[in-house]
Amino acid sequence: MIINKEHLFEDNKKDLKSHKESFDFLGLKLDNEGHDVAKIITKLKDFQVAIPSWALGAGGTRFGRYSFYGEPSSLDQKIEDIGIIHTLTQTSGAVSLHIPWDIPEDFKSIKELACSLNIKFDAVNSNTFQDQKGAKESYKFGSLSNTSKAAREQAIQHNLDVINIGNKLGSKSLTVWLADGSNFPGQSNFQTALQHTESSLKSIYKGLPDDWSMLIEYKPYEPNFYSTVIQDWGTSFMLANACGEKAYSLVDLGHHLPNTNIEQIVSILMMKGKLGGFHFNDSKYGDDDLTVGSIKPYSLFLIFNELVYGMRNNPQNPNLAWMIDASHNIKDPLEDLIQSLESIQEAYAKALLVDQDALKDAQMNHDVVTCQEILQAAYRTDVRPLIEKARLDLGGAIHPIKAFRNLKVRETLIKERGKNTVATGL
Ligand code: LRH
Ligand code: MN
Ligand code: MN
Repeated sequence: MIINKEHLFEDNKKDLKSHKESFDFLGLKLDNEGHDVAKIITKLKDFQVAIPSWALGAGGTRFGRYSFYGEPSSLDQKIEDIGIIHTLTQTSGAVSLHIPWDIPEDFKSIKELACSLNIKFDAVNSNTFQDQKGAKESYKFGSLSNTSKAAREQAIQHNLDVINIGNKLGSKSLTVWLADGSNFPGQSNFQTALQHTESSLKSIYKGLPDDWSMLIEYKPYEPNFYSTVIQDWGTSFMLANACGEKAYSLVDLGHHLPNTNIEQIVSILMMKGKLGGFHFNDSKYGDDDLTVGSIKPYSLFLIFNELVYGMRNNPQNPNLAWMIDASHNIKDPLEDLIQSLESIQEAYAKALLVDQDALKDAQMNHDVVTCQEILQAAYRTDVRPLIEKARLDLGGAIHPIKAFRNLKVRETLIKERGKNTVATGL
């Protein structure tokens, strides 16, 4: 273990006084306003977000990758990296595997490793958007929607195999994201493509264990640029309903056209009990997969406001599978994930401060100004001392990025793993 709680205990010492002062100040203020600070902190401690196995190396665009040395080169090392983030933040107690990118070689030892780091196996992701080595059928013209029965069957079987792998690890959900669509008008029949997709998903659903859920992710475009079969939440919702009660929609923040009201989508899906999973990232233009909260933090807060409302008022909706789906080119991936986790916690904490009863009253009185004041009062609160406290109580770092640097984590990884890199240019 590169870092442990003892290291953090030492490193936290110099920030303890100023943390305590700001926490006491904020705690008193929130207390006076009638908030249950202890309850908020418990909620923050319980909020765990999965890290995808593909986000630990330097990501990038199709134009180039710029490596950080000391990147993980095996699934074991990826899980160890998640362990580092989790030790620092106490917020990333889960990993989400992409199959076949990260098939465990030895299930027993990978489970033991994850368990020793307090990491659970969250949703497993299937991959029918690339042709796999030695595969008989190509996905060039689609997978679950392909007009070729053999290609559809291969894609169905892959999803069943992924369920099987997840089952051995203790996962409880399968995420399906399809690249299926068309690049040019006339290339594909919309109705046939959707019908094939629905019946393929139903075949996968039949193989889903009773205590599992199937999460259907949508995305409007890319890699196809004319049409995408599961293009939006409506299509995903329709398919989830067609499959059955264990099937849900999955919202990825980057998978919307610019200016889409994502918080409204979240709200309606939860009302219908059909929001099963969530991928965090941020974007300026498209599916940019930027650090969470780096571009539109107020939108993230408004989304969390609906999530909190739904978690309180919609018992018909299941617990969500949370995951970060961000990666890019120029930051240390571990620091980037830490920043994302902090933004998520910040938005969540702020949403927990929204006075829902007062908001309801103001809505009933059509007092639009007060409605806005209530939301913005919560948003403008600097909640970082609450997050620090949650982390500190669990043995994490007061300032995870600072600790990561003070404790020379990247330097140690480079020493241990050498200048090995998974990023290989174009
Ligand atoms: C699609 C997507 C999906 C994952 C990941 C690799 O854009 O966000 O959630 O499969 O990329
Ligand atoms: Mn995603
Ligand atoms: Mn995406």
